[in-house]
Amino acid sequence: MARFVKVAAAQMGPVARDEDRTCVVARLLKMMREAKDWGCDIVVYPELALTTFFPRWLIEDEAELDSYYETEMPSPDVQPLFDEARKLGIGFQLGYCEIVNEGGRKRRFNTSVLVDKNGEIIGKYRKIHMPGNSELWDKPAQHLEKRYFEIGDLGFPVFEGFGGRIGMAICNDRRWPETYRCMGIQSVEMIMIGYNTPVGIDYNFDHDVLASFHNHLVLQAGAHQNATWVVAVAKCGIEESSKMIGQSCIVAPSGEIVAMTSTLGDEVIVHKCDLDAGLPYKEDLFNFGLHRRPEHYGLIVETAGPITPQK
Ligand code: CDV
Repeated sequence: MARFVKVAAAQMGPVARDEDRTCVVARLLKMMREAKDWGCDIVVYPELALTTFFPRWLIEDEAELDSYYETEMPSPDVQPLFDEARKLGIGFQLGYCEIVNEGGRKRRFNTSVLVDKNGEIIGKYRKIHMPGNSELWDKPAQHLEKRYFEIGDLGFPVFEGFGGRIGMAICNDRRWPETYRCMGIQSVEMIMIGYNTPVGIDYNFDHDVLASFHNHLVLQAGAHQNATWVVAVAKCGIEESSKMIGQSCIVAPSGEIVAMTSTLGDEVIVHKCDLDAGLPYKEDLFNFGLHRRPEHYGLIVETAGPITPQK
């Protein structure tokens, strides 16, 4: 019998620097109710959904920087989302910034949580592939994620929930085949990915032109090569002068996009996903046990150093 999960991708338009959590959570609640009206089991929100994408600025005042992070989840501002999820009987996946005090040290992560229909957190992931720089760079715009976040320390776990095996990744993770494969070898059936992808942060206009293509290229390849659904959700539009791509989408294990947003604002798209749709691939073309041969790959684990341009 088919196992269906009706999923909503809740794309967000820009969040202004002075937009407070109450206002943002009201937007998230509106989309959660819309998803419920569509009969959805779960709604997926973007990376760093609660605030503007602050790594575009150098923030030296620690109190100001801390104001972008949650010290607990749910925090009082986000509690209404958990309450509404429980009331409506709908799950959600939320990206946010996390501060934890461990070993007398403040640790900062770019995090997402998976919440079930009872409003209980059943999974947590911390972003591993951190793009950008830790210091200011000589480019048209800054991207200081390496300054503001540690590399995630939870691996790529897969969680039992919504009748299947669910994994999470965050933004830049989606460009790395290892992300999907780490979950693929755990027989993941649906991967949820939030993103904030600005263009114009370096001098490569040719890369900007291809940004939306590259977004779908990696999502579709990751989904198909690991026989999993992928739900990819943007925060997009022009946020504090930064242009960010949209085209949030739901990708089937065949690699086909089955739903995609058509605006750069708050928009909900829905698809009824058959979690068994990956099975024919898992049993045949991508039967890892039968065909995958990692012991023959001569695996190089060291990362090569920077490439020196040829004279
Ligand atoms: N938030 C991100 O991780 N953004 C990166 C950009 C900076 C390239 C991305 O991979 O979309």
